[in-house]
Amino acid sequence: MNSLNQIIEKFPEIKNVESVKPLTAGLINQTYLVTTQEGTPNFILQCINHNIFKNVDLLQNNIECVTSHIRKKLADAGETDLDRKVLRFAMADNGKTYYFDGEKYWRACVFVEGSVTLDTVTPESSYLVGLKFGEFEAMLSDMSCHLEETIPDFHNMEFRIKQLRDAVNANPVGRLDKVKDLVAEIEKDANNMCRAERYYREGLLPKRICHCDTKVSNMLFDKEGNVLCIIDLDTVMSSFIFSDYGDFLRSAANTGQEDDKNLDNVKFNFEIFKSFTKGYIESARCFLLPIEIDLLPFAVTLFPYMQAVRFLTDYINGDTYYQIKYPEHNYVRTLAQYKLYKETVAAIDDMRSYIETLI
Ligand code: GN1
Ligand code: MG
Repeated sequence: MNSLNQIIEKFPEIKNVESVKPLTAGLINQTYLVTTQEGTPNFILQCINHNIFKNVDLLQNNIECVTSHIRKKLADAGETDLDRKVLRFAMADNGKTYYFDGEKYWRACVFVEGSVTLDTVTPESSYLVGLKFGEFEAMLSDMSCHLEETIPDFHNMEFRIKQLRDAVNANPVGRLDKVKDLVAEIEKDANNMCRAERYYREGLLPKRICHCDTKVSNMLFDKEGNVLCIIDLDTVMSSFIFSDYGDFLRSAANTGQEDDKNLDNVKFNFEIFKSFTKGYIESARCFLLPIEIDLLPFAVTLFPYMQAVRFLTDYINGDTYYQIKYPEHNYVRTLAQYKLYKETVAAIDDMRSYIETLI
């Protein structure tokens, strides 16, 4: 018996296992598909990255609050296909939704049957995804249970700039020389990009419960292309509401790859921007404040900027956070995200004009 099978045995609900296969999705956790015999549900088994999620009990408690809140809302609305519309985690034999093997933390979630993930979006699917993320935020806007930050200051731009400055000052692996001009360029916009934190301190901008990792690959679709549910709830916490909006467009409206080596491929896809924005505003405008709507174009520029800062910080630190596929990977990622940032800044007036037509 291999150790993965021993882990699986800790989750009594997983029965008649036929195979366990690693999945490659995600840069953070290790994920496996556990296939069982016909008639018993399949599961997604995950080894939680304990380096990043320091408090797994808090993490799983947040997820429990969110999924049970959504489950109740869906059930009250008459939804019958609940296990395909909201994630459900299996109970381990310790009565918790995770198991600690003395070294690593594990959890298992019911596999949503008949679901597929998409890596790219079309204008049609991004409209649906916009609607769904807006609806997700709207459903959580009246949640009474308090969520702790699973990763403190996760989307706090002031904090991300500070991490970059700390890395620059420490220069632990001698990579600074290569990137110092880029650091100087990034620094020029730092004050402007930290606006939201100032508005928050001035009491102008609230924080609300957000997903904080919105990308099309974090959404399950059925084979006909309808949205089933939102996955990867590790970072659901309170943040600026436009986090979800901006971070989605960072990946979806990039005509290139997140780590594209050819920067000519990296452009801002305005059609995707339009259809996602249309869907998002339709379902989220019922609770969005005017300042939150005003800041949507800013959010589109903020997330590629923040991601460039995070990748660059990790590069300077010697690749301690993100999994990399080759030595310069974080540097290549930085350049691609910074290029996308520049493209979004150039589109800011057009974004504003389009949003005005929707309000
Ligand atoms: C990480 O969950 P995953 O691997 O898709 C990261 C996000 C980044 C993303 C960049 C917890 O997401 O914030 O935007 O990589 N998640 C965490 O690809 O740091
Ligand atoms: Mg994630």
